Amino acid sequence: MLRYMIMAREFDTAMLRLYRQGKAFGGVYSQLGNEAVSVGSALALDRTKDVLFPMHRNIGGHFVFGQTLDQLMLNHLARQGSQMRGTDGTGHYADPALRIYGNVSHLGAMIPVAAGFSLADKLRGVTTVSMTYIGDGGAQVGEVHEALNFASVHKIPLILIIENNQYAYSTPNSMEFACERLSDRAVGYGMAGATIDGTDVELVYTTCSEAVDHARKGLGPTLIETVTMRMRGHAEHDDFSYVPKELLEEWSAKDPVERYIDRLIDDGVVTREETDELRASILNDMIASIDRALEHPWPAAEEGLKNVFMSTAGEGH
Ligand SMILES: Cc1ncc(C[n+]2csc(CCOP(=O)(O)OP(=O)(O)O)c2C)c(N)n1
Ligand SMILES: [Mg+2]
Repeated sequence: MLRYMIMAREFDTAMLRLYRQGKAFGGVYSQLGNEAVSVGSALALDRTKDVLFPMHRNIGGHFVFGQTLDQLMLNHLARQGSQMRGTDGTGHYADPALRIYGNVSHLGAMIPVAAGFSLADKLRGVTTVSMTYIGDGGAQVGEVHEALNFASVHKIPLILIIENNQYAYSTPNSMEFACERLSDRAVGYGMAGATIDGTDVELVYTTCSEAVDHARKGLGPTLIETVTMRMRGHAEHDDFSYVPKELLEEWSAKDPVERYIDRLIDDGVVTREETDELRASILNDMIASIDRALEHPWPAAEEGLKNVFMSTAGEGH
């Protein structure tokens, strides 16, 4: 659990540096503060049976589901040899062999897709739990409500994590919804729901494990709201000056990675030297992977015209 969290953290901070060095382009969406959610939730699944539909702040889940560091680096640096052939700089890829179906950018649209995946398998007599994510802003899109209602009526094994990181771009929670907790909506859909501290990885893991058990028993979907703070701007081009400094200070004291390291040391599970060593070895892997990725050339311009539409013969145009 700790290894994946540190991998997520170091990958993220590497991307922030690469963006400032002009080596990463487009949107660099930091997931600082969301590591416990992405790692704890994905670890609750069985990656040989279930499916993961990650969103833009879930790098930890890609690692948990077995995606290689080199592939993720190539994808994020948009180089030739990446799964998106260098045409994308984030996580818009699917890797069916690893059971990862990377994000649909149109917020809300991925929830019916994830529900549909599990429904198709259910019709074949197979129980496949699908786990997907949406932000506090995205959760207000109509398709989210339709998908949850449909999933509950048909007892589809779907788990939706609403990552409430307080903001959707510059819009705060107070301008997004009027209910107290986003999981209160679960009652209206007739499904299980919970709101939890999204900085506590073990709590995320146990809550999601219960949701997985519930889904496997045929009892239907679960809605889980994880409460965190977006510690950076929407993406790195955004200086997030609209976020009160006190809010960031308050949440930095609850940093999920540091907090978990301290807990494991207090419990006598690891020593500070061991966690420092683990971090140093992960950082070395990261640097080596960046060096390898930067040797790959940019994609040819015509790649941008391919795979936009699919002909009925299956050829991309
Ligand atoms: C339907 C739709 N509207 C707008 C956008 C542009 N957009 C992408 S991310 C984002 C903010 C999302 O905020 P939230 O759902 O809270 O997730 P967060 O980025 O905070 O994790 C917006 C407006 C989009 N991708 N899809
Ligand atoms: Mg948000």
